Parts: sequence; C-alpha cells; structure tokens
Amino acid sequence: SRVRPWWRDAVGYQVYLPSFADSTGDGWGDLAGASARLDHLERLGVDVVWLTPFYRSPMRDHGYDVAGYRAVDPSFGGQAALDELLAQAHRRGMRVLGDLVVNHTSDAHPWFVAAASSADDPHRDYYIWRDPAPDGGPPNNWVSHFGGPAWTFSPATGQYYLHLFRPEQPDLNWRNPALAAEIDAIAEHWLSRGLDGFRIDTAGYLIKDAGLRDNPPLPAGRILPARGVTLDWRRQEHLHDIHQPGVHAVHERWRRIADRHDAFLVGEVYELDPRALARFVQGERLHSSFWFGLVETGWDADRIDAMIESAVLASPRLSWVQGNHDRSRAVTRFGGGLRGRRRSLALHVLMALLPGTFWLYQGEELGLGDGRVPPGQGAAPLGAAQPEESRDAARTPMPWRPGPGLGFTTGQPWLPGGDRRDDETVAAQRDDPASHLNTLTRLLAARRRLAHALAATDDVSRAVLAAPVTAYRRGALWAVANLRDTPAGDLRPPAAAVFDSDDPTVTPDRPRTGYVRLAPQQALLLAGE
Ligand code: TEU
Repeated sequence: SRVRPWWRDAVGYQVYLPSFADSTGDGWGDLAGASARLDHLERLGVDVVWLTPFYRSPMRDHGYDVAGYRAVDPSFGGQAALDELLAQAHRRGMRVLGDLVVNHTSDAHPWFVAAASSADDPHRDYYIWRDPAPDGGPPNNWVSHFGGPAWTFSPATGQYYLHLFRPEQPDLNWRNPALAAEIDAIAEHWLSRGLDGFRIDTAGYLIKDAGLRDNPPLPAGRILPARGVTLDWRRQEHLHDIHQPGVHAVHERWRRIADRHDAFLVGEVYELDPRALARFVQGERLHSSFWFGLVETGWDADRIDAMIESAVLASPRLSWVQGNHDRSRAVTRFGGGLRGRRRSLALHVLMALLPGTFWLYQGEELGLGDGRVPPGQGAAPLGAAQPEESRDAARTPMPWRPGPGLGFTTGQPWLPGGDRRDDETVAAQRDDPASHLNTLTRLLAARRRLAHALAATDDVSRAVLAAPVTAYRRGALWAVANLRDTPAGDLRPPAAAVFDSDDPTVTPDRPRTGYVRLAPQQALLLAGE
C-alpha cells in the first residue's frame, strides 16, 4: 500500500517574515529571529512552516519582488541564517516551505534590467512586451491589482511591458521554454538545499492568453465581490489574464520535481468556487491549494456553513485557511472581540477534522484581530492607490510579550505595534489555561493524538446531531460546532468528547461522555472506538 505523504493532514503555519521576530534590533523581522521562536511553533503543534519570501529584493512589495532567486536577502540574515533555521526546524521534526514568487520578478532583477535595455537582448523574451495601441496607449485593457493599467511604457525600446501587480513587478513570460527551465532549476536548487516545498505565489496567473485579448468589462454597476484588489480590477471579468488552462502543465512539471524530493506544493489560487479550485489539485497537479472562502468573507453563519460544505465536497486536498498577510484578520472580519475570537476558533475545530491541511497565519493562535496603524504611520505607498486596500492591519508585529517592541524587536518596529493589549501576547496567554493560545494548542494536540483515525479515511459526511449545529463525521471522529449566537441542545454525542473549546479539562486522556448543550460558538471533537 502507498505510504500517506507527510503533508496530508499536516498543520501549517505562515510566518510573515518582516513581522515575526527581529534578532538585530533594526525593527525588521529576520530568519535568526524566526529560528529563535521555533519553540513556540513546536509547542503549538506545527508540522510545516511557510516562510514568506526571503530572496534578494528591493522590498517594494516586501519580498514579493525578487531580484535574485538564489540569494537570501541580507536584511533577513543571508544564506547562513536560512541554513541555521532549516537545521533547527528539521531537528525538531518540522518542515519548511519557501515562497515561490515566479509570476513576476522585481524590475531590479538582472533579467529585467537586461531585457529592458534592448529589444534584441537574449532576456527580452523572459518578459511580455508589446507595441503601443494605435493611439499610443497600452496594448490591451488589462488592469493591475494595485490600480491603473497592467502595462508600463518603456521608452528605451518603445514598447510596453505587462505587470499584473506593481510596475516594479514585471510579469514573466511563461510561454518561453528557456524561462520555464530557468525557474525549474531554481526550484531544484532550493529543494536540494533543504526546503521541503513551496507555497506558490499567484499560482494561477503564470500563463496569459496567447493573443492577450481584452477582458470583458462587467455590466455597468456590477463589480466582482473580491477583496484586497482595487476597484479597477474588480470591474473586469478576468477571462484572459488569469487562470488560463495552460497553467496546469506548469504545475504538473513542478509536481514531478517536488515528488522526487518528497516536497509539498501548495498553491495560492484565488478561485473562490471550490469546484473550480479543485481542478488545480486534481491528478498530478499541485498537492494542495489554499481555499480562500474563509479569508474573503465576513460573518454569516448560514453562508459559512454552506461554503464549508461545498469545499468539503469539492476535494479532500484543499488547504484550510482563515487569514494571511493580504487580508483583514479573521477575528476582525468575524465581528471582533470575544465573539470574533470564538467564531474563528469554532471554524478551527471544524478545520481540524476536515480532510486537507490546516493553516494558521501568525497571530491567529492568539486570537488577534487587525492591528491598529495610525494614519500616516503605515507602509505606504504600497497599495496606496486606494487607501482602504492597505494591508498593514494584518502585518503589524507579532506580540510576543508586553512592553515596548512587544518582544518583536529591541528597536523601532517597521510597522507600528498595532495597539496590542497585554493579554494578547504569547507570554501572557501561555500562563492562562483558558487562553486562545492554550485552547488552540489543546485542539492541535488532540488532533495529533487522533492522527491514525484521520489517516484512516478522507471520507467525510455531514452528521445531524441537533439542528442547527454544524457537525461532520470522518470515520470514528466527529467535529461539532455551534456557529450560531444562541445556545443549542440537547445534543447526545455519538462518541466521547476529546476536545471542548469551553472546557480545558477535556482531553483525549480524559474524554467526556453524556449529553451537552452547546453555548454560542462552542465546538467539540469527538472520538469513538
Ligand atoms: O497575492 C496575490 C493575489 O492574488 C492578490 O489577490 C492579493 O490579494 C493582492 O496582493 C492584493 O492584496 C500575492 C501575495 O500574497 C501578495 O502579498 C503579493 O503582493 C502578490 O502576490 C504579488 O506577488
């Protein structure tokens, strides 16, 4: 029988490097800072850490603008700091993913500098160049995520180049086999140097329509419901610029490379319809892909309940996630305060049972909402074309302990601390058995104890235990959550509770049987024989 790959049912954790831990006092997170915090991740029960980009970069998009793929940026500590982090993580049995940012490079990448210098340059075709439209304007109507046309004119050669993000992030030409081979070699390089896989940035974007046809505008008045992108972007149907069928062949090639290294590929695919998303992970394509349904939504219990069910039905290989460095934090979107935290945790309990990987964004284990960034103190000008799209609130420093610098830095943090209360810090929560941190740690510990039962089957079905409670069964296990704001009961559990979000005394060693009434947002894991 085939061995179940390590990443099935893994618990992942996103480290947003600039804001996780600073070891030098310059106010900017780094790899040595992250190494020094691996204890926290190990105690929490993390199997695999995703590091946001650490490559050489001018940091116009905080690392998502790569100027040297084989170098570690000095501001993160250089190659030696990465080697040390990998060694320490592996010693603890944790794996580490890099972030493969290859839809675009930085305009400071030597490939682009050369390509822009002359139309005959050998690297010219690594990027996407077109003559101006007859009126001198951009070659088509595509728009950038950050506002304005997706094309910038380059006077040296009289042509426009394509950039779906900032002008400093020119898109690579994935129809050029030489470019594809170059990126394959970069992936090989890092997997040989000890990375255990990649989170793939904008995984669905790589291939563009061969004819670069205009996107159809949405009917007047209609805009796409997406968050985190400018109005310009939301006014078009993205028929020709993203999610072209040709992209799967790229993923299939990477999959072969990854499988030779026992490595894991999880895609960032912004396709909210789970059935469409499932196409990215079917067959020998990506191992998994984030499903952003829970990242894009505010709170509506009935809707979230139905959305989760559709994702469960679509594929057992999706990656469950509530937040990341691009979006408002889940606790805030779910209403904030204690209720927002309880809602987020109730979803974590369901995520703990459902097939697929379970992901946390740094700070979610503390129940953090968005950090407060006073006007004028943010990381502008990035994304500043439309200020409501600022991503700062999700990126304020990780609060390790009370006090200035929050244990994140001994200096001035690059973003304000976010106005955290003392009881939001790791240090304070560690001492409180009922804290968000300890509750989530218990959840993941219970899940780890149930690993055999999880591995036994990916078949999940909804269980009707007591309407309107949300419940799923996976083999001998159940997850039960009251997503509503009213108590639910009386519930006769079909098996013993081994985790109870509201009772720290319930563990796999001290299970509880009998009737329960579920308080609003209370959630349980149950395990039978
Ligand atoms: O985000 C890609 C993405 O698809 C956008 O929808 C994202 O929401 C956008 O950045 C607006 O917030 C990835 C990274 O996660 C993001 O941080 C980078 O800025 C982007 O790619 C470009 O590399």
